[in-house]
Amino acid sequence: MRDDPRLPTSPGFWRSPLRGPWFTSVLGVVLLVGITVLFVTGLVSYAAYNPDLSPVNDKTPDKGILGFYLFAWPTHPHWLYRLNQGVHVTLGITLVPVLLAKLWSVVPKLFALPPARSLAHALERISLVLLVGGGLFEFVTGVLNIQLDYVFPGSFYPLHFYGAWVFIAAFVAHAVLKTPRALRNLRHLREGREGEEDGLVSPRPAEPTVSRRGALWFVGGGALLLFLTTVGQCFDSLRRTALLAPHGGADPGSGPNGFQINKTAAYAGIDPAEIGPDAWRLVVTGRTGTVRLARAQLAALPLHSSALPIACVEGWSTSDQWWRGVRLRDLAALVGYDGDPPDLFVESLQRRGAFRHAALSAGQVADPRSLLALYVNGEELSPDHGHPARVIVPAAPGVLNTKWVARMTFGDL
Ligand SMILES: Nc1nc2c(c(=O)[nH]1)N[C@H]1C(S)=C(S)[C@@H](COP(=O)(O)O)O[C@H]1N2
Ligand SMILES: [Mo]
Repeated sequence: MRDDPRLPTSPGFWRSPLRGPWFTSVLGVVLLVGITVLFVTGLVSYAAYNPDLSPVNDKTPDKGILGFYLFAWPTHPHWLYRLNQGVHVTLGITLVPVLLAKLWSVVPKLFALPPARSLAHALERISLVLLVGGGLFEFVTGVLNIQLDYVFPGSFYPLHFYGAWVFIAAFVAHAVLKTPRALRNLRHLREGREGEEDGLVSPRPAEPTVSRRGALWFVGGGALLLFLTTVGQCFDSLRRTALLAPHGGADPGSGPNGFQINKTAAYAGIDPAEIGPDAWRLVVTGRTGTVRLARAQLAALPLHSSALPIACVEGWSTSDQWWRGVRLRDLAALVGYDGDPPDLFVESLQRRGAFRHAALSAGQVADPRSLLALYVNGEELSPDHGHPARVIVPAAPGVLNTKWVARMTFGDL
């Protein structure tokens, strides 16, 4: 079976002259750097939700020691989450061709016989299954979550989070085993020598139709194309170039409220009557009891402005918008917290959906740029952006910027 070139278990079955240590090593080194950045930005993104503050912020409550690294998410610089998530998603999409080319370059090894020559070899191959499976799983779940949003009803976060840990364990093992050889191979190349043979070079190569460099340009060109058609989703002025960004969502139109909309009021089940001036009251609770405020009473409190972006976990973000509203810490003072404000639990009018409530840390509440916004870019908030009032906090993920706020409860969580 090993020698029948009609079967993929035979080395002779694989005929591309491109396969070899050099091609695999170049792609491997690119992925070593790129995937490390993806992993770190992914963990950081989870920390940005402040999952330990409240169960409502935590999409993977059974994380156990995998949350060892969590830290209190800062409010400076105000574009922190925008940068982190822009890098995570844009880089993840850009690396897709590199990942596919890397897997293609080593596919003969998947079929190589015997399955294991020794215990060490068996362990290495098991780690490869986790590596390839885990890598594909992370890329597929990430892309599907962005593009199709709700194919994972409520469960994208745990899949992507636990998948990342399985994958990274295999990745570290693989990198420790292979990086020295990959770097040696690249050095040999510069010295004009062939890399070390590792069962990748075809024993009966077909005529080349493209050089190895040409193939690398092809992969790099594909990555560049994905980058250029994705990165625009992080900038208002480039948004039209983001051909690969999710489409079919609400059209934000133009004007002061003309920026990206995550979920419309209609989608969230917000009845126009309940956000009207007669029906809507903000209920604020704290140490000294409960205060109920109509929109006009809120608007008569001292108002402040901050220029802050909306930055979604899905990678898109807006440029800074001018929000105007009441400081969260001023609302805390209304209910008995004059000095240092405590944590805050925010609830929306929305009745269903994972993002209808969120917890903010005391540090986020204390920041003078954190607002319960009533206006944006000089105009009333539109219903789709959270009218009558929404939370906006510097450096925080979009999910903490609750829209259609109905109730705010101050107190240590
Ligand atoms: N009530 C409520 N608030 C919400 C959401 C939601 O689904 N319901 N989505 C959040 C998410 S995930 C993001 S990214 C931002 C988007 O705000 P925008 O639609 O004004 O751009 O709103 C946040 N606030
Ligand atoms: Mo979001």
